Amino acid sequence: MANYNPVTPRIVAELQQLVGAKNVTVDPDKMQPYSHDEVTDSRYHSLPEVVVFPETTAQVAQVVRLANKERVPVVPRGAGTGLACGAVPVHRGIILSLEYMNKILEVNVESLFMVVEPGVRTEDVQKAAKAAGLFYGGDPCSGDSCFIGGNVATNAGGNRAVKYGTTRDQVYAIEVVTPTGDIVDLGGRLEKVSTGYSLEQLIIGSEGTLGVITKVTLRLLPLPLHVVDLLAVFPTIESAIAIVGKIAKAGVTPTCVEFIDNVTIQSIERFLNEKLPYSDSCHYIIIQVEGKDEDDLDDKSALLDELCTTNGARSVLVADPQQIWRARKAFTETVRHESLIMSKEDIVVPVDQIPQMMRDIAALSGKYGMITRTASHAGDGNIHLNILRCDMPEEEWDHKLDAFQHELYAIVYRLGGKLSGEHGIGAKRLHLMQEVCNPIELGMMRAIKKALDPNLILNPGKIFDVV
Ligand code: 2HG
Ligand code: ZN
Repeated sequence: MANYNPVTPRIVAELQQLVGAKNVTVDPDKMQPYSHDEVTDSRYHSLPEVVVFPETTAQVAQVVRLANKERVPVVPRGAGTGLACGAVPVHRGIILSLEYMNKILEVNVESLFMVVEPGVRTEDVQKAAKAAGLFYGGDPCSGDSCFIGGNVATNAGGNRAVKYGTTRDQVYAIEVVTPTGDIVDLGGRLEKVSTGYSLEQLIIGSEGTLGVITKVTLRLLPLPLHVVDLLAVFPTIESAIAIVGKIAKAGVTPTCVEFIDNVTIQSIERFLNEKLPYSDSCHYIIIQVEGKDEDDLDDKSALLDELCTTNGARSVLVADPQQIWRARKAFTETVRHESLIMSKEDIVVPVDQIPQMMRDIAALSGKYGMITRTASHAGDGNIHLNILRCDMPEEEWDHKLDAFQHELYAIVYRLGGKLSGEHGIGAKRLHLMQEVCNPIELGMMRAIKKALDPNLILNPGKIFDVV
């Protein structure tokens, strides 16, 4: 672990010179929101020593260069909607907030791409694409609040990954400030490339530990005009989950296949104060599918209806898209409403292992007497298991959670899965990462980190410790 220097008044004055006095704050009240992300347990919060708000790539580079020279940690931050403490300044130092770099620089209709600064809200990327008659494939559930830069830094997944992949699949190129303060363009607007290491893909998903993303060129697609959301309701978790693999083989290439368990549905219903279909006892599978025209859409819907019905669905309905996605996207807030403290597991397993994983989760929850809620991007094997503390005493919670997680991840890895499907490791899962990740793989990651960030100033204390 590196030894870091404090942010002295002299360093603050230099930062003010670099980005302008109005774009620097050391006021504890103003810095408080930058001490945490969406993780509510205050044991994971940490106040920075200074927050800076650069407006240009050149300013970002100068701030990072200064931090590197002074051996001060610098933590890049988007909207702070993360769920793994990836943007929390665990070693204090400088928060580099990218919220003022929020311009859409180009929407190119002719060649289907968009160039954006990192602080553009993801929903605004989607809207700008749509306004131009095009489509942006990424769709994280926090799209109305998260930033595209954070999506790239964490390789955000979301609902449409089944068809469109995760954020890395939407990115042509990035402009990056390296941990030593150089500016580099990585990737390109190319459909194929075999020219050395794919460094843009290395930076994407590195959670701000290898570079600060200052510009992104995104791939756009033709706007799907014929889309339907189906809601298939099942009497048992087993039958609901079993359909996922069958849909994958049905030849309809769904955009989304989401699962929500019945207890969670009832809880969402209470939170939204809204009646949801078949909420008395059914588990939900939400399937979104696109068609080239209405006939194609009807054919696909009929096929999915038959598939679900013959495999135990109590009913298959054409869902009201507003209602069903409002319900799905209310998952995080609903759980927070039930229990301020919770552990968000972001398990990912091969799709064919989800039935087994769900059985194991049920068994473990019973064994430890834990209250759990699940929503899942089932179509890509990503299970959001929320374990709720409710009124359990802190010591008991820590103890039980630790034991639960150890058993859980032993199973996940045995099934060929990984620690996180889309939320990332951040500071929150670092200890688990060091336990479950293959030591040789971890060694390779550490070697890359040391090579690119020799003074370990960029977002330290994340993903793994560098020893
Ligand atoms: C979702 O898919 C988000 O709703 C958040 O990734 C999941 O709160 C969670 O665990
Ligand atoms: Zn998710």
